[in-house]
Amino acid sequence: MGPEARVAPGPVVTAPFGHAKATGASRPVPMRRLVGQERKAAGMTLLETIRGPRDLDALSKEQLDVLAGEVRDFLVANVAKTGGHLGPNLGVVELTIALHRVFDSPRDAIVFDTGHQSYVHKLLTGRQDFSDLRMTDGLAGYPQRAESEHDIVESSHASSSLSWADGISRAFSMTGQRDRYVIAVVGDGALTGGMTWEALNNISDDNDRRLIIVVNDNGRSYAPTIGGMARFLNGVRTRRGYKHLYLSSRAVFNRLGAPGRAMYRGIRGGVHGFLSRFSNNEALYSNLDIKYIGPVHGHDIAALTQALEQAKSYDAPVIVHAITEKGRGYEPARLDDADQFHSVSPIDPETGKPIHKASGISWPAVFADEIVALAEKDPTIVGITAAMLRPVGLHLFAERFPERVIDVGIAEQHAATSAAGMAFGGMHPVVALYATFMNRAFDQVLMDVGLHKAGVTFVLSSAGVTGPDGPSHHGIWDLATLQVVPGIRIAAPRDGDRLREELEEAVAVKDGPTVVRYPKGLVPAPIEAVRRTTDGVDVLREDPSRDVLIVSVGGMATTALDVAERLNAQGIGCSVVDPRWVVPVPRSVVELAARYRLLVCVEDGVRVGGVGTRIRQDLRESGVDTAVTEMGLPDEFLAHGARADIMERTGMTPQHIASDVMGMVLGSKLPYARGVSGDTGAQPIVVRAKE
Ligand SMILES: Cc1ncc(C[n+]2csc(CCOP(=O)(O)OP(=O)(O)O)c2C)c(N)n1
Repeated sequence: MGPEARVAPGPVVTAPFGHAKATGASRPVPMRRLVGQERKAAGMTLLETIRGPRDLDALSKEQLDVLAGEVRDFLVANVAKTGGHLGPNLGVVELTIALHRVFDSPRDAIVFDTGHQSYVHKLLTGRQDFSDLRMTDGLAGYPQRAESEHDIVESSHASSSLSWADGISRAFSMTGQRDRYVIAVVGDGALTGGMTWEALNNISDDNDRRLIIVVNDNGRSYAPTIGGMARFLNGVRTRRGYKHLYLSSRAVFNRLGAPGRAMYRGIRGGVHGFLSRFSNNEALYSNLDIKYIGPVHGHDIAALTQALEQAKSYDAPVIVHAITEKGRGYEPARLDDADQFHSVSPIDPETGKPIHKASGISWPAVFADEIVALAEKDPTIVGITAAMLRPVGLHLFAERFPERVIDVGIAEQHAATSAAGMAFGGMHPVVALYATFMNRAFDQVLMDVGLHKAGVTFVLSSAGVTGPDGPSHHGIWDLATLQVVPGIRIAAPRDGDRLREELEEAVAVKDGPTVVRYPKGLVPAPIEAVRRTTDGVDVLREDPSRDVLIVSVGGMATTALDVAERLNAQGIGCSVVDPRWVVPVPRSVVELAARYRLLVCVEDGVRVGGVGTRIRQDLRESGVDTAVTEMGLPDEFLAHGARADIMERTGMTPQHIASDVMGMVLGSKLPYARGVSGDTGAQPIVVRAKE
């Protein structure tokens, strides 16, 4: 159902559909905004004349509608080339125009929740070159402070905007800047995250500030948003049901517990205001904790402007509930059932079809297949997703056993603790998340799953460097953070076959948390082992000269083997092992290490506290004095860009690693390979001449 069917009739603005004409993103934007005839004579679109938000002020209603159409054309033409978050941005064109008309950014702070829907904001704040969107040194796909003073929050982990807005507005009050507004733009999906509930509870406690929460309600996260909160919003959307909703909402939120009641207090104003509007009640919004305006047609700039102006006129927190449509104005997106083009790779703009066909099988596809096979055998296995059913590969499981896959919303913390509860009740939950979002649930994994020795398996996809989504989307912290959970076991498969195997081993563990983590992209061809030790470590390459032992973590196996070849070509004997289960460190890794002069751990996580560090500690504890070096990612926030560029920049290519290791072996670089002691079996390093 489109927004027209769901909100009160009003001037409906249907953006002109079209996407053939690129708007010349790379053309220099003129210094002064050209108007009327001048612009037409210069052959420029309206959009090209917008250098900053204040250029919107002079535009008429008709011109704003034309601008909205141009923005859509621009988005489709440009994002089709680079890939990116097309659907969400098509859905906020009018909303963003209205926001920048009514508020005075950057004086007023506009915080985009998650930030994937900030492309229109970028276009209106002087950034109209999208040719290198999400590429190395190009325009970021999320707000970025270094790019613009209009960008405030970069984190891109959902549901934080209300807390940011709460903090900023408090600070504005405390520093005598009470005339500045703070606006949080939050999706209905992000509203399922616990942080928003905590923030609402807190915001409603102090009503003396200029804080506006704009709910961008398109009814979807990737897939339709789930849960009581979503049903609640849906009820507000369907006007005819609002009276019943008003009466039942208290009960609904009471059922949701204390945060639900807090939320109810917040939303109650909304429903009350909504009712009042219909009953022409003069005592609008009296006795409310948080005021509410809506629902507003999210593609009607005039209606949105009116609602935002009204919100602005209160000196207190207000919710503006805008009904929008994801993928608005672009049929291939609108009609895409899976996620309405939430995020696309480069597409043909005419058809919406991907330009590049995948030339292999992705990691989540292997998982998707294997988890169904395991679930067929073991009826206790249940899948849990935090609003990312398809991206994490639980969709086939959900199709096969709909009642055994649970979408908890964007609620990783809840997912982990709920899983602990399910394990207590006799199930074996498999919680599938992107590695970066696991960060959210650390305490729950530690205290609820770990402490209670709950048999829960976390399957982390997009581990390691991911690339275009930037700093907050790299999955590089899981190995360092999760390994401190007592009793946890972490597997890192190197290929599809190992993913199947390690997943099966993981769900067989019933007395504590297990983690299976793998990278983004396609699985490599199977990498067979020369042999497997009795404790399950795969030896991938065994050199008779025991100079260097590479411990390869998961998807880094191809790199590790390449490094070994390079070292070998330089006359350095190098063996490679894949522990498969990297935490705890298998005993045979320690035993093998004792026979080598230098151990190199190659991992796609931060090297601070990573697997290499863990191995180093275990070697020390066992009295093994083999020199160790950790080849992992630096403890930095890595900028967006192509994965290959990031690996190059961080020295994680075979060439860089091999040359570093050479330096260590030759003693020119720390750590030096240790000397040979009599009883270790290690051989003196003799750098042999290349044959
Ligand atoms: C903590 C966290 N978990 C998961 C995600 C992945 N994610 C990105 S956008 C999104 C859906 C957001 O839905 P909504 O807020 O309604 O915005 P829309 O895309 O519909 O405009 C999800 C699940 C995330 N960014 N952060």
